[in-house]
Amino acid sequence: WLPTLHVAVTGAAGQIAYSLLPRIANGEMLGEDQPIVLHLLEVPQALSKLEGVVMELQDCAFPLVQGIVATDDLRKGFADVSVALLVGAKPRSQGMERKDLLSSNANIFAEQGKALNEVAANDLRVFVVGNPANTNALICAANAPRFNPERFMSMTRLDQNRTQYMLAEKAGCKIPEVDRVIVWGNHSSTQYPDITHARIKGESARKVINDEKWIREVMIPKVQQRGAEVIKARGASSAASAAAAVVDHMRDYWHGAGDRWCSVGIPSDGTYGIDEGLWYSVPVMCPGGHYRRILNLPIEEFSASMMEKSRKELVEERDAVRHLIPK
Ligand code: NAX
Repeated sequence: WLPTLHVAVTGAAGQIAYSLLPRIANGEMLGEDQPIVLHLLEVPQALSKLEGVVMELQDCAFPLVQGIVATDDLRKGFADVSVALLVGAKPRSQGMERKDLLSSNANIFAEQGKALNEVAANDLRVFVVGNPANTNALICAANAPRFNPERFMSMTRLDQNRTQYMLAEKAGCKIPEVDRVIVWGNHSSTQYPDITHARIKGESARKVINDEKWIREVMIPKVQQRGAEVIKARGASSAASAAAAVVDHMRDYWHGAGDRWCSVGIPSDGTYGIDEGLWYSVPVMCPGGHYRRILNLPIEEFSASMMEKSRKELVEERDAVRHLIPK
């Protein structure tokens, strides 16, 4: 067996974590030969609920789990962690302005960044799920200067998976026969699910689908609004699918994804006209333990206008929380 890794999950008593934790614990994410210590973080009000989650994890008798730390103390929770999955966030309450939501979450992620900076392991990787995920990742990285910002990622894999499913359904093919789907921008309704470069059984997906109207008027808005559609139907936001997307992304990132493209929010390097340092979702390749941006893709006018909308939104988000970005 490999040396034990410490893995932190925040929001550990929440609904995504409830689907996610057993999958991490049984080795689906980091490998079936990777022993782990789980570090579960929650707010004080949720600690008793978290106790129940811990009991259930114990009762699963997962062979890989070497220990469980359950706490509301960031420095204890993040001590020695190599992987931090930041799932917990403050939800929008009634009457709350978007700006207030941004700033209360930015405070949380600034504090988490500082704590990670002090106590996490040198090989730390951070994956932010809690919304607004892209800007939370930016704030967290800015407050953790010990680590290369490239180690902080935000999740758009769920949006990629949603797009991939819709394409496979439309084309009547198997999910793995669809590849090179891209999600650009923010994990919000301004995201741009782009199938310009996608392939179905190795052929241009656009040619196979041969229905631009469906792509622009059905597929794109449906992916953008899928989260809201799930809430309407289920009375709660996506949880099992979000957990599946975390496992998919981290497994690909950790072990490598071969020649498959993955979309993930990462600090922009200024390419594709995106301001440097904005956490913007782009396509990457994962060779194992890091990622490589896919550069020089031709961008059509329609795509450029969609990407620009999301860029503008992310600039606004960043400007709203600028006070929490250390100089
Ligand atoms: P829940 O409300 O079920 O759980 C969130 C948990 O986080 C709660 O138990 C809460 O006590 C805890 N929490 C809040 N602040 C915390 C803090 N400072 N430290 C530790 N724990 C804290 O929400 P859930 O459905 O699990 O969703 C979690 C987050 O994921 C939300 O922000 C949600 O918007 C976001 N999502 C992001 C997605 C993405 O693709 N990036 C998709 C799914 C999901 O909507």
